[in-house]
Amino acid sequence: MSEIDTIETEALNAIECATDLTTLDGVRVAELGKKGRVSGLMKTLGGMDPEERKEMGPRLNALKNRLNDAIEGRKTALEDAELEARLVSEKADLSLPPRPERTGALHPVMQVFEEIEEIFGAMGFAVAEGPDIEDDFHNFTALNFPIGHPAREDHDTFFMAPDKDGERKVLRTHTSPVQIRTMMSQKPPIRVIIPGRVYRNDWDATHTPMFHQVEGLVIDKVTHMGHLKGCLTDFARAFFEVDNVVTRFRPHFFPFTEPSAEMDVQCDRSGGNVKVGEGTDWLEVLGSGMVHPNVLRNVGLDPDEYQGFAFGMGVDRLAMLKYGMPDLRPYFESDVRWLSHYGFKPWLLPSLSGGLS
Ligand code: 2U9
Repeated sequence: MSEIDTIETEALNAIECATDLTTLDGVRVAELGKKGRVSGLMKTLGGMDPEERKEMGPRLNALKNRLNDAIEGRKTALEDAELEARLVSEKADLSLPPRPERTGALHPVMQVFEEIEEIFGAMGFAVAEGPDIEDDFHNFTALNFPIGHPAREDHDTFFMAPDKDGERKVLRTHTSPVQIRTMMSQKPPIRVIIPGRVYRNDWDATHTPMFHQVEGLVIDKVTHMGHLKGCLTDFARAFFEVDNVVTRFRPHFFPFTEPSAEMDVQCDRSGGNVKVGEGTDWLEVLGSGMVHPNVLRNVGLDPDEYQGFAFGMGVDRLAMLKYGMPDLRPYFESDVRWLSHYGFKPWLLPSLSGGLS
């Protein structure tokens, strides 16, 4: 048996016996690498006489090609086997009936919705809902965004194709149109919160084109900023489950409220994560304000008789803050491993007396 035949038999055997990619690469280096056996034989070609080189050159090249092919074939087989093993071990059969030891989990966004509903429910607020596809009047005009006003551009609106009358509906950019619908269909006093999905054409590390809000509205006779501050400070205390929460209200602008303010809670960021109720830093929690007189007039209420306050909060961000989730993207990936880590037991409804979270 020639040396070429011996190398081929041994190398093919080693390739076939390699059970993982690292071992296989070792075989490649030992045979075809710079200091490998086949490369060693290649180097001897230079010292051969022309007749011998003419015979050995093609034989060595053919050997090199056969070994390369065998290595590639084995590599594909090992990669396929590795993928198959992962698919078997990471399989989730969504058609299986529920089993007590394998329950699904409540998404953190749904948990935070339920917590917020529990807190405001205990203060006498009802939950209202409305359509995701809205008309321009309910999403903008009634809320004191005049036609052509630059504040409309801030909302990065998704427009639907025009209907037969040329009207372009929108995917609601906030849940505020539901407050308009509530005020137009109910008489004050009104206390509602509106949890729901909203849509804006924005997509980066901290923004997704669909996100979740809870907004609230109180309309009554003689309603003022003191009511707003007391209500929202009580909310912060209950939501963060800390008795000594300190809040501050910073002036802001929204077209639909006047005056407007953002509410921060005092917190400590020194340990890498945010601790509410201690420290000297501030954490923005929500936006709020007294309902603009124009908005009241737009729904047929007399601002001299009725006033109100409103607020809005981004639920995805609040869930990140409260439950220490560093990244927004996994929220929408439906990865059961993430859900079983961050998810909540679905039957444990948040309650103020029994514990919110
Ligand atoms: C009516 C009148 C007033 C709702 C409000 C905010 C302030 C606010 C943002 C918080 C984070 C939206 O999710 S977010 O980006 N919202 O700051 N929302 S006052 O005011 C209203 C709503 C309806 C009729």
